[in-house]
Amino acid sequence: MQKTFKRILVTAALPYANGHIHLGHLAGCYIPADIYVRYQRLKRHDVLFISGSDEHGVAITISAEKEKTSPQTIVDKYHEANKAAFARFGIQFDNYSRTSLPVHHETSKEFFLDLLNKGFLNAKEEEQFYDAEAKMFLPDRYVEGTCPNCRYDKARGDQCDNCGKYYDQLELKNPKSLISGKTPVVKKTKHWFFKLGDFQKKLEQYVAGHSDDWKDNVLQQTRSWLKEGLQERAVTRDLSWGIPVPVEGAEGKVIYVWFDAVLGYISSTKEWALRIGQPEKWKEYWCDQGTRYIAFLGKDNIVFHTIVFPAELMAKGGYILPDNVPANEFLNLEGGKFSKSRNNAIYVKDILERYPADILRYTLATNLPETKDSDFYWKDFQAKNNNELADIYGNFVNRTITFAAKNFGNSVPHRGVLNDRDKELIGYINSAPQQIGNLIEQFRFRDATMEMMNLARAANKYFNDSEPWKTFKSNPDQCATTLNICLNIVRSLSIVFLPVVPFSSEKVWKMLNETPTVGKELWENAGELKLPSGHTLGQSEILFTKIEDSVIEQELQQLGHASDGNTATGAEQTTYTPLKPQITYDDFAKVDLRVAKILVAEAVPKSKKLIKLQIDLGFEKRQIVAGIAEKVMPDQLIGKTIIVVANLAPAKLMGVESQGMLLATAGDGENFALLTLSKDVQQGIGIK
Ligand code: B3M
Ligand code: ZN
Repeated sequence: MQKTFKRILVTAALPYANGHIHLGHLAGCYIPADIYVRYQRLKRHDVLFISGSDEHGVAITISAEKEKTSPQTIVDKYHEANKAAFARFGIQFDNYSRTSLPVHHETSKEFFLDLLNKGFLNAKEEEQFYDAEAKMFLPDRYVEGTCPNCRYDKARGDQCDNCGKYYDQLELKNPKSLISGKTPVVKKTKHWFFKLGDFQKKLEQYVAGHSDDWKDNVLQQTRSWLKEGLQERAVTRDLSWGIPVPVEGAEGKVIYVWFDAVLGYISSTKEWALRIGQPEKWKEYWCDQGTRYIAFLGKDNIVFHTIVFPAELMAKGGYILPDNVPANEFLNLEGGKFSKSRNNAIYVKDILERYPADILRYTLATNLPETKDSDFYWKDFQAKNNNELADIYGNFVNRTITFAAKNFGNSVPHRGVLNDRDKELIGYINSAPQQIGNLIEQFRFRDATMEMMNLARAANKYFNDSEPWKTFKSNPDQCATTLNICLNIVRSLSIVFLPVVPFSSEKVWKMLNETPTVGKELWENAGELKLPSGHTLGQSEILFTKIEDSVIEQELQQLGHASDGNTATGAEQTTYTPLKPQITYDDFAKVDLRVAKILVAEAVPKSKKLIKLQIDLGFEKRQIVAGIAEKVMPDQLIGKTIIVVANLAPAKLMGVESQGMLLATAGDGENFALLTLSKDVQQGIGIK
């Protein structure tokens, strides 16, 4: 059911600010959303792209407990880190907000109170798991047990990660408290329940209206909830972190994270409107029927966006509902699940240190889990880069521009009489933007990306078949025509490829000496030969460099997936330094080793090797200098707990005083590591 619209609102799920975003997040939601938005911008549609950090809920408080810090510290750290990672990856949000902001608290309280006043929230006492030892209720992930549905034994209190089922926590078998490890008791507590059942009919109609345009996975999950019959659900929790329930007598209770998180899209839009100086403008996007609203998210969030959020919006009234919810399945890694604990995750911040964003954007786009789970394989990553980006797209751009530079004075030659081959390719180019655009409109980003590469493939073949290096002598007019067409296709490619590999498109645009930026072009113009003859070109540069096998081997080894026949090489190649002469216990006991924390780390000017550290020993602060600048960046050291030799005589290194020595392995690269502790302890504690 496609309606005409004046503007498009695009939201991407708000990731919990309790960990770094990884490739699974990108493939699940952010790459498709960004491709879609960039395409709509090229179509000159009014499109607003909204996201932010989800900073409430038990996911955050449990992380804080694990990292032995406050929830605030956790969300501050990960919000900034994730915001920066998205930006470096080229995800162009119009606003990336945080649910801890006052504008969000106000919005959520307004919804809560409005629903309460209208009778959609029902307060009642309910039995809940309670940890008698820790003296607290155990909401959501604070209890683990066996799933009542599939028997998975690490199911959470609110949802099973294995089968996806949501249930009442009292249904959990063999419950265990995550705080004390004990079996919880059952105790009564008061909560507010959202009467979802009141919206059963309206939601059924809403979903039926989208039976043609929503994806199967989305329809299936949503229909199965509707079929079971919607029950009332608690929208408050006994917790101190979150939005306090704005009702008298609700001390110590907060609004359930899922009730407020989805409203985060609205408050993020409000924040954006304030920032651009038009505080009321958010209403155009949320309250006007002329808005088409697309919500991108991963499969574990579907029903919150197709049932809970729409019900909240219906209850409040005056809001539009999502038009589409193109949820993706999961991305796995080398055949296994992404998992922090098993070193089986690739974080965006890390991988961008090693590869340009565009290679990842392309690799992931061709392999999105659109209809079923898909896998990220390092070898596939290499192959897509080397055989497609470098050999097809990069090669075509490069050979075309280099040829023009060498043979046509670095400008666009004249286009003469067209032969059949020319006409065929021009016909292809004329229709490609529409064809690729249709796929994007249908949320078929994998196919769209493959079509982009097919266009480059056809162009490369055209270059080969036209043999301009021969016609340059034998038929100069035809050679000029070939190059004119090729240069125009380079231009077209930079436009159609922009949603997927935006950084490369800008580079190509520059090589063509086009201004101001390809982002300001019109999508449809990709179908036309817009470069006039005589136009002067810019400088050619390599678009994509090939990735060597050894680099991929290293990546695989880091994941603990050494490739065939090469399993033990790491250990075999290491040469060990001979042991030093024996010492007595008394010799060793003279060394005073202490736990310290790094407060500040900076490179020593003019030195390649030295980093200057300010450390906290608990009883005093000191400066030490370490020769590790070639192995680690100063930024990566700040906040680390380390071990230092605290009674080493002070020394000056390049004129900088060092009052102690930091301990680290003597190896390089993979074999370099700081000595740290298995858990944080008080600074200044000795080591024996
Ligand atoms: N934070 C769940 C997640 O990060 C949740 C999404 C909220 S979308 C409003 O997977
Ligand atoms: Zn289960």
